[in-house]
Amino acid sequence: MSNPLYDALLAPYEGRDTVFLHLPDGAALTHADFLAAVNRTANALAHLGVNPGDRVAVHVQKSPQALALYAACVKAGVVFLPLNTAYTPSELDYFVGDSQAALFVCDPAEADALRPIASGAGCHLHTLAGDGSGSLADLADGQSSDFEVVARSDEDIAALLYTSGTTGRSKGAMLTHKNLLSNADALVDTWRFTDKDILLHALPIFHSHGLFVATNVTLRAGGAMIFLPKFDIDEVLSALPKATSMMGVPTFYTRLLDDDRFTRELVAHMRLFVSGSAPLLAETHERFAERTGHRILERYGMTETSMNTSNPYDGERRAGTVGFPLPGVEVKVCDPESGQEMPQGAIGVLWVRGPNVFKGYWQMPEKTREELRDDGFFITGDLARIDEDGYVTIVGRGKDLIISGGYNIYPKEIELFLDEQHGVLESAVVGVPHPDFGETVVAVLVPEKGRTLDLGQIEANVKTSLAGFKRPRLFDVVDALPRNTMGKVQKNELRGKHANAFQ
Ligand code: MCA
Ligand code: AMP
Repeated sequence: MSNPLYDALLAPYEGRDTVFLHLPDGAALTHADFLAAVNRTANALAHLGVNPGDRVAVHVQKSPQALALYAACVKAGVVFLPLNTAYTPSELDYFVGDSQAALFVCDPAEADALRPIASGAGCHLHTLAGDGSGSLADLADGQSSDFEVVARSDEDIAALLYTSGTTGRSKGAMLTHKNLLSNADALVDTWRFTDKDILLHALPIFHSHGLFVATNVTLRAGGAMIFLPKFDIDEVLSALPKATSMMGVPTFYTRLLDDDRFTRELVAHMRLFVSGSAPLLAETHERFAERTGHRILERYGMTETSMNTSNPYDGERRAGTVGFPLPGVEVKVCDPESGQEMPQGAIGVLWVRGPNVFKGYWQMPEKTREELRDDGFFITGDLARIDEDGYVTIVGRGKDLIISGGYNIYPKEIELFLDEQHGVLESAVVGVPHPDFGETVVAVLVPEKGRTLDLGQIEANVKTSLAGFKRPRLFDVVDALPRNTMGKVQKNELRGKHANAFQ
């Protein structure tokens, strides 16, 4: 009976007392203990009638038990659907309904608020808190710690990760066993992870970066993780001496550089720092090298593809670039209009093909056809250039997207929300440079003729409906949006106007 992800990432540890997770209280969780928790959780899923192929939507704090729930889904052949802890009930309603989840797991503190969503979608609701307690944990506690692995094929879906769409509607990217395993293999190989590695893990586990890149790579290599609930500068500084490697978004690295306690001596023993999810400024790369002697290894990926390119482990880690295609991954730069491959050195849209490329968007065949071609190439929407040495540089985005602290924000979603607010005629949302988050959100509002906007009320409405990281940090009320002769809003002009608002 085969289950590609289970066989590669978890089965090798059956009965092994090696440490998998170092926890903030000093405790350590062994692989064997983790696998016992995985089995009990898988039995709890079966007990609830969650069948192979069903979706389990998960909106919980980071914890070893939450990670065991992911692994239990893999073992039980169930599709894992992690959700950003910042999402509000109205955002969650869409994901649970659209995915037709069989089970929705949330924090006990939000169970009352979220019960109507589960009832509306006709699914079970169970709870799991950051300390590992909750009704799912209670159910799992009474279960056997043996569970027969459910057979899966390479093409079966292991996870459904929603990414916001440029039209405002989120799309569920279907990631198969082959997608995730091939990427873990490519990264272990490229970044030289081994069973000696102790990865400092301060990322959230509801996104590809913290879940698949960090966790799957560690499991594939046989290493351990220092598993912190979030990026807290004090916790990270005190954990670094015990780590061999760290993965983070650029905000992690700028925050470290802003702290005098982050010294060359503190990280002299470290093997590797990896950055991704958002552009790492060349200046940050250089400052980091000067302070520590380490060159951050920058890589590039997407939810739909996991990782595509990486700077080399041994060769030159070139600041401002995202390196070369990973083993088995092909990239090309194409003309945005014609789709023709462009000459070497030209800027165009980056296309990607390989075993890492997802199966398509959940129940959106047309969207899938628009972005995933019959020949297997996925159109990333990122603008890139490949230099004569083969290094890929992401020079911009063909898609209207803001990346704040590694979280993607689609202006369209916020504009649709703002347009509905009392007295708003129309709106435009843009990203502007921010020293901590890289970019942040600015909303430009046009009131209906003769009306004065109640910005306090609008801000309050944003707070109850949209996740906090999407909140505009600045509102600008204008008489009219700048438009070109075709009537298209000139977002560049708005970005220029507010470029220094946070600098
Ligand atoms: C939190 N806040 C933010 C962000 N995070 N605002 C803008 N952008 C953010 N990223 C807001 C909260 O809403 C809150 O606002 C206030 O900041 C404090 O919240 P807190 O949680 O304490 O913030 P923090 O701990 O400082 O978090 C910042 C962070 C975190 C550490 C940078 O956002 C983070 O861990 N980001 C990593 C994201 C990530 O893993 N991305 C991978 C995506 P208020 O005060 O108003 O309440 S996967 C991907 O992109 C692809 C596949 C790839 O290539 O990896
Ligand atoms: P997500 O939808 O969260 O998977 O975000 C994927 C997007 O993040 C990509 O399409 C890029 O725009 C951006 N991204 C990820 N890594 C990098 C990087 N190293 N440099 C620039 N952009 C990046």
